[in-house]
Parts: sequence; C-alpha cells; structure tokens
Amino acid sequence: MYPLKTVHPSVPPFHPPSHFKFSSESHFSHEPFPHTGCSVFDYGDLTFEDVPRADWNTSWSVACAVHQVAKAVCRVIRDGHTCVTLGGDHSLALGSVFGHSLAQQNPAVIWVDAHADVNTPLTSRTGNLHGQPVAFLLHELQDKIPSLSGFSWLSPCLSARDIVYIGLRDVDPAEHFILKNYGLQYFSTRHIDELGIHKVMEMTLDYLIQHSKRSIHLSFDIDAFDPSLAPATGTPVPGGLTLREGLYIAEELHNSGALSALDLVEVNPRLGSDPNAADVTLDLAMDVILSCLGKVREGMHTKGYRLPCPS
Ligand code: HAR
Ligand code: MN
Ligand code: MN
Ligand code: MN
Repeated sequence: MYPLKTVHPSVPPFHPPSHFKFSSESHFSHEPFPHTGCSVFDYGDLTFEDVPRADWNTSWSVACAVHQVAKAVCRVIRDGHTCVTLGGDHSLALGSVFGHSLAQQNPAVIWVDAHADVNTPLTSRTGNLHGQPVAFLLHELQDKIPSLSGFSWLSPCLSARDIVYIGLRDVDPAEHFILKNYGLQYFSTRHIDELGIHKVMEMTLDYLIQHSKRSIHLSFDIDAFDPSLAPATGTPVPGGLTLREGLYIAEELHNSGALSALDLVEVNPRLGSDPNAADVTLDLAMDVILSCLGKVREGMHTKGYRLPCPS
C-alpha cells in the first residue's frame, strides 16, 4: 500500500519581475493552470535571427539560439519559478541545462529519451547537434570536444554522476562506450521491463539526491514514448514508454518537490503520417507537463470543498 497524496491547489500571489521585457505574446495569469493550481507566467517566445537554410544545422546558428535559451532559463529560475521550455529539438537542452546551472548550483539532470544524445562532434554519424548536447555539458568529455564556432559562452556544468537516463533504446556504439566507460547511469526500456517504473524512479532519485538537497532538471524528449502515442517527432523508435510510465515519471518528479526546470522537446507538429498525429502528440506533451506541475490521476479537490446539502 502506497501513501496517498492529496494536492490542494494554492495560488500564491505573483507579480511579473519588473526587469522583464514582455514580448507581444507574453502574458501572466492569476488563474490557476488547469488541474494543477499553478500560476503561469508566459515569458514569451524567444526570437532568433533568421538563418539561411544552408546554415540551419551549423554549430554557429544553434549556438546563438541556445545561448538565448540559457539566459532566459537562468532568469526564470532566478525569479523563483519552475521553468518550462518547449522545443524544438533537443539541442535546446544545451542552453536550458547550462542556464539552470547558472541559477542554481549543481542541478541533477534526468534525461528521458529513446536516445542518449551523448555523441561528440567527432563520433556523430549524422552531424546533428540534437544527438550531442549531453557531451557538451559533461566535464569528463571536454578533451573530446573540438571547439566549435559560437560556443565560447558554454562551459561544462555536469559530471557523469549528475545525470540519469530513462527510456534508452537507440544508442550508437560510441555513445554506448561513453555510457559504460564514464559510468553514466541509465535505465533502458529493458531495465524498465525488468524493474518496473516505480523502482526505476526510486533508484533514480536515491542516486541523484542522496543526502544533499539539489534541484532537478527534467529533459523530456517526447520520443521516449512509444511512436503509437507520440507520432509527431523526428526520430521515433519502436518499443517506447507507455502513457502510464511517462506520467509516473512526471508525477514522481513533481512529488520530489525539487523540479526547477522541465524541457519538453522534439514535438514537431509537421511530422506524423495521419492527420491526428500532431494533436495526439501535443495532448501527450501537455499531459506530461501538467503531471510535472502537480496534476494527479486520482483527481483532486480544493481545500475548503464542501458537499452540497439538500435544502
Ligand atoms: N544518435 C543519433 C544521432 O546522434 C540520433 C539522435 C536522434 N535524435 C534525437 N535525440 N531525437 O534524442 O544523430
Ligand atoms: Mn533527445
Ligand atoms: Mn530522442
Ligand atoms: Mn532531435
């Protein structure tokens, strides 16, 4: 029998920071976010310079974009909020994790993904930076990373012991070498089959949190889910997480009370074979975000709730 948790929504008063410049799309709502009781402040979209198509995947254009992400995430966390960053491809985590580490010392990272995203520029077989962000962030791999144009602002902010992967099932040989050789902790989908997601989360949090209180960064790649649930994504891999496993991860991180940053990445509404692909993937992404912020599957009620009596 597990202890049951009752979450009472509370809406603390919040005023947007005075130094923040609103984009036309920013807004703040005192209304509690559906199902969670959280107040939401939309810091607006980041605007990126127009990059010629030929340069889309060059390190320079990605570096400039993720530098902006880093500064924005740092600001949001310093303002005392849990920062939700929506992507976009997973290279954005270069910026979000680095920005988190500027705002709070030594964050722990939980990387939920079919992929390990730990290729170096020299091991990558695709050249895609979204397959490499973890390598850039790790101290241990710095002598394996060539200096790339635009990245001078970035310095490694994680050690191998600061990250746990969940959901891996498409790992390149060089990435597997890195996982094993540098002692990165991971739970592949086979480990989830063996242990169950409850045990996986317990082991993950025990390993990362141990004695000291530290903040958690969840970098959630939607392709961790099975492609039947999340079809609108660039690199779907069969045999992924179930809805219940994904929600359990999110709920446990909410329950940890330490979640300071959440990336929800690789949602691409233009992809997916049938017309519903984008809708189901977006609904799923929304469900993960809400669960991270306190939505519970058992339902909830407000603190002073009273049953109506017949008059
Ligand atoms: N390992 C491959 C590469 O490095 C695939 C990376 C795939 N993309 C992602 N990452 N969505 O999570 O190119
Ligand atoms: Mn990824
Ligand atoms: Mn992935
Ligand atoms: Mn990607």
